[in-house]
Amino acid sequence: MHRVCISSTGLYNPPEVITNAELVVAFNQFADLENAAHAGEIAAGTRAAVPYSSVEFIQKASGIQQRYVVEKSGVLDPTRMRPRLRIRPDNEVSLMAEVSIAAARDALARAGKQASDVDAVICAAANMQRPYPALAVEIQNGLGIQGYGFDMNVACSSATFGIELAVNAVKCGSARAVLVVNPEITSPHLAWKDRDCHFIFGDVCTAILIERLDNAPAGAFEVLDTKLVTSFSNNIRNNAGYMWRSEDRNPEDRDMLFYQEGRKVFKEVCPLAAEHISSHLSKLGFAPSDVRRFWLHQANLAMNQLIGRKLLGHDASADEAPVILNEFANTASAGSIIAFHRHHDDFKTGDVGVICSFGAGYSIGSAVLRRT
Ligand code: CO8
Repeated sequence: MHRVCISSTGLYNPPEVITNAELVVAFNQFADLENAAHAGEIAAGTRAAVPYSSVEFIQKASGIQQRYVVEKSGVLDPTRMRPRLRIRPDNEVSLMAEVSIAAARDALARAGKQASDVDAVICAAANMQRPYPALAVEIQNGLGIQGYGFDMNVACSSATFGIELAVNAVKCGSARAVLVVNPEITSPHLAWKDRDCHFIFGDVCTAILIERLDNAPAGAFEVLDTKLVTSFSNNIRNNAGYMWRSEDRNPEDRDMLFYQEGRKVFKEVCPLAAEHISSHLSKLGFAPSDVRRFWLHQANLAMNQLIGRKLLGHDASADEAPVILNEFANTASAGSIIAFHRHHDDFKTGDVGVICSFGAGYSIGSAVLRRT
């Protein structure tokens, strides 16, 4: 068995930003258009008016201030309310592969590694833009990596579940190094017309280079252990899938996009995540107070504050549990990886940190790391 580490991470940021103010202007224009189009039914009481969204609500309920997206004009067009994505021909690199290759190159460069040092690619994300060929194989080809690639989806826990698979492959010697990429292009599957969730998600891509510790650059983060758990819940769901055509579905059906019971998710997932982290640490002989930093999933600021309090007995500082969702919004499985990417340089040899994701499924994944 080999000792395994995270050698580096990489980040691809889409070029366009939507602020809460821009988002709310577009949403409220959409509400006006809808309400004018259905004025008769609304007056007759047979249809509810679309209520306005507000910057104050979004900021207070979530902590989100802006989000990056791959295309903003379509999202902000009140007659459209979804990004405008070009159909790419089969001989052109696909969007998810393009952003993954950029993030992966960033990770490789930071570790001083080449494609020839890597034996596998895992594309782990909450959505895949097509069923096959696997995105991972296209990414592998784009990077010039020998070996194999496959796709996997565990919603917001895709990255941590991917880390566990990569760690096991390297630990047992079937790969020297594995790239886990998380192309979270969330904007096409967000219901931008639903004020309860229109502010939640942003687009991004992260990459994680996992390799044998004896091949890694100085200062790599040894993966001491990983722990995964799932528990079925319908509280975060999306029913879009390849059967839609045979079900004679309308692609505009509300359940063909992300929907959730946000309050229930909040109440149920926080205790699960806190218990998951503390039992994982205890298995390794650590207490939460031994941990230098928690790189938590980035869905909601209050959620992370509550988990921090449950673990530490006090409000976690930005140093103990860094926040990136104000800038990126919820980027599904990439959130905890961005937090790690942005906030690990100050770790000293021997410092311990925990990456933890939680989300749809429910699914929770943690990785306990120690700086070498
Ligand atoms: N503007 C103004 N008012 C609003 C708005 C708005 N935009 N939205 C709702 N309101 C109103 C509501 O109608 C409600 O009014 P009333 O009290 O009159 O009924 C009031 O404000 C309060 O609404 P909520 O109870 O919904 O507000 P909350 O305080 O609960 O905040 C949140 C809503 C922010 C959604 C919160 O519940 C939350 O963050 N929950 C956790 C959700 C979460 O983390 N989910 C994880 C999902 S991500 C995941 O797992 C991956 C999924 C797959 C990836 C997807 C990629 C796209």
